Amino acid sequence: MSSSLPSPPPAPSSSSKLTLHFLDHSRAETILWILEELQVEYEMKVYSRGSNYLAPKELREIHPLGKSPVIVHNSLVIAETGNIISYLLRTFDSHTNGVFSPKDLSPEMDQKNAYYLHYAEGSLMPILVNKLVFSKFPEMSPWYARPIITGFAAQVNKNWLDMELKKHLGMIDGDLQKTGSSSSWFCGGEEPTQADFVSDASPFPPFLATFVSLTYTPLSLSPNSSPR
Ligand SMILES: N[C@@H](CCC(=O)N[C@@H](CS)C(=O)NCC(=O)O)C(=O)O
Repeated sequence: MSSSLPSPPPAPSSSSKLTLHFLDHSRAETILWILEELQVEYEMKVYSRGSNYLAPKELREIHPLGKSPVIVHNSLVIAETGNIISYLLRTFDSHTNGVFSPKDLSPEMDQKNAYYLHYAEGSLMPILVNKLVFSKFPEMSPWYARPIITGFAAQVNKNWLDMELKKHLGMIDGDLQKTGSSSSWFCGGEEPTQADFVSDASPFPPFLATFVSLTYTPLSLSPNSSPR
């Protein structure tokens, strides 16, 4: 019987072509992070937002909604941040020995990992988008209505959105604390899982601050996988 170690899984094929359509200041930053972690070769096409903060119409040639992130892997068009994250993990995590998709999670951690993938866009993001929209109300309103609209937007923010957000951040902080001091990730391991990748899409600064304080070192940022 041979005592040699099993050979590592093959690296993602160089013939497989992956393109990340990257809009500035967008959730596409999260996809960049996971692509680097997975050491996948990719190309990046960068788009700039217009003065209205919307994506340029060229993105609609990739996907009917014209949003970012969207990736094209070979000829497959894959949209929605959570969907892209789970696709990339399913397709490429074996190359990094599955460290970002641990199979030995307790039922509680496994559920937390699944929950946050859906929660980020389904529950947290609507609050953040509402905050953004209401913050734009005053500057978008005609001058004669501005004082009333400004007051209304402030009330919605204070009495609804900020109270909701406080509840959400309490839950997130509680979940991160439950993993104890040995890990800064949602599922308590040494590497991030999909719950962490998708949560980095959150633009809310206090939440991001949690990540900034991490002492985490990416697995590898190999020159071969740098964006071209
Ligand atoms: N639910 C989608 C949201 C995609 C989305 O709204 N992306 C924003 C950037 S983070 C965008 O493309 N905005 C420009 C626009 O709507 O024109 C996802 O998770 O990917």
